[in-house]
Amino acid sequence: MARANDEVEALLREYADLIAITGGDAFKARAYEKAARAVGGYPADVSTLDEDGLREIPNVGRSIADKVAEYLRTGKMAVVEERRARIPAGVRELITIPTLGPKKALRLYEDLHISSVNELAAAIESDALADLKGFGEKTQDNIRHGIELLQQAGARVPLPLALDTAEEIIAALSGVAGCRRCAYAGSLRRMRETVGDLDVLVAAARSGPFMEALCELPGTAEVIARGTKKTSVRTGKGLQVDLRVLPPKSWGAGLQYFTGSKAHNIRTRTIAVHRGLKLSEYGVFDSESGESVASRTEEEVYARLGLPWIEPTLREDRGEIEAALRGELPEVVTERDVRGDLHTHTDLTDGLASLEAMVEAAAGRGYAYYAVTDHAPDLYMQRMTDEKILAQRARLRELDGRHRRMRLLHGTELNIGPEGEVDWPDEFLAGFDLCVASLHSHFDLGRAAMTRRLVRACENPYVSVLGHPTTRLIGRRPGVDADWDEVFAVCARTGTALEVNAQPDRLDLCDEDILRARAHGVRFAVNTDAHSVPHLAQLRYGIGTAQRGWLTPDEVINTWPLTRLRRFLRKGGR
Ligand code: DGT
Ligand code: CA
Ligand code: CA
Ligand code: ZN
Repeated sequence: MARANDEVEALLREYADLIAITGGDAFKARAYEKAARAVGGYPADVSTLDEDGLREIPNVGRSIADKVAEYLRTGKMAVVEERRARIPAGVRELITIPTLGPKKALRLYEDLHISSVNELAAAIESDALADLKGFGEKTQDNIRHGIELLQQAGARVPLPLALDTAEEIIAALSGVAGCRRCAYAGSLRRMRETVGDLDVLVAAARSGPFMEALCELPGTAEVIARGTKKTSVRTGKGLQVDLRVLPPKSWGAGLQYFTGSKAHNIRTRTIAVHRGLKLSEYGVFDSESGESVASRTEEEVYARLGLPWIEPTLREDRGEIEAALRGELPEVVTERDVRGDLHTHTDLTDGLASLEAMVEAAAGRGYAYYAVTDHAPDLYMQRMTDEKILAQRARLRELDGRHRRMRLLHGTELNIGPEGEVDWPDEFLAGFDLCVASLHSHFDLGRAAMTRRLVRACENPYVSVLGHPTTRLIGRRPGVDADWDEVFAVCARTGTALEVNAQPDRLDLCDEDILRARAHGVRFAVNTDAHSVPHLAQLRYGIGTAQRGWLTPDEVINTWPLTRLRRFLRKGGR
């Protein structure tokens, strides 16, 4: 969809919120809300429409069309600017609490000057609402519950948005005079599947210029708090960024502390205490003399605690401390270990790029092999036929000869039917180098039937990889219900690899499922499921997830040399 539509949608939505929160006409607010949705979903790019064209959009009348035209002409909507000026941005946050309506939000602002969710939470905590009419115990409980919901659900952002924002901020801050080090820490460095807020660290003698630079960045929409040690802002996309400036000699300790996780830090701090030391974001200190004994690098900090350096993706207190103490930390798989992608699409089905373009891009990534796995016929809307896939195979074999270093594998992504059956008969499947099989329908069969279905698919001698095994979509759809221990055991027995699908809204299997599966001795394939050239680079999210699941290269089939991979794909027979 065109960007202008998104911008106009956001602006109209904001205007609706502003009307509501300033106690304006509820009917008018709803009209703008509806118009916002209509513009967002309108197929034509609004920036190409004149006023008449704009008025053809459903729910857009003359007055709204005028305002949209004004925005497209000047980059502003005067009415929105006016209302914005009347209220601090933080107030709009209040009405995002699911249990708090605009009327009550307005009261909180006018009577108690509360202008953010955090301030409201603090006010409830300190019983500051007690005297406010209409905010009795029950209402307060409701609001508290609403804040919890908001914090659990809405507030976390997907990895790519967090990573892109972090990279932009780091590029900007690295250019500020006096910057000795700059990096992101927190859940993003640990590659959690979603990120609550960004934690950016700078090492420099003076903090002022960095705090100022962050506040002035074009992406910064609101300054939440500005100080000398820490400054917090919110970006236009709603992501909070915490910037901390550390003295250069504290870099390692600060990075260790703010990378977390909190649970991991609690363990490292306890270890420090047992050794007569104190661990903080400034360093490791002798408890008695107070003297600093390590702080410059993370390695140094861990070493002082008697530990090797631990990969950030492992720092969740899921056994990494014990493993480190025993000298048994896994050497987790990295992007460099990956020799090829085993699940990708082209425009023969729902991909955006041609076979040639995908293969070219894969070669550019330095892969030793690359599998093309377009959808099979049972996914009807993809209109796959025997002829089409065979023609693709012929073309792929031709292309294969052109790449000296990279071998092409011809595969398909089969659909696992409700009984565990797949699209083509064995004779036809035998012609593929590799078959991925995935669930694309019938997600609610119940546990027993779903388990049988998955087990049968894994027992198929031509199915080498189970694609996005649970089919969950982060924040949108839970994974299917099955007896996963049974499925994992069958995967191990039959030599069927479990996919770690790298699409950032899937990350399927997730870290915890990987940990559970690997206990059964299963093999894995970290694949992008790319539907376009840029998707090939999403491998990093899959690798982050694989690391969080403690996977080593030996457990990941697409790090293996091609001969070993081919042996695995034959499932010990065939
Ligand atoms: P998030 O932002 O919810 O995705 O998760 P994190 O892990 O980035 O958490 P955040 O931003 O609250 O804090 C960043 C790191 O700072 C966290 O991973 C560990 C450290 N940290 C924060 N608060 C505490 C604390 O109360 N105790 C300890 N030991 N560490 C903390
Ligand atoms: Ca964070
Ligand atoms: Ca934070
Ligand atoms: Zn796919």
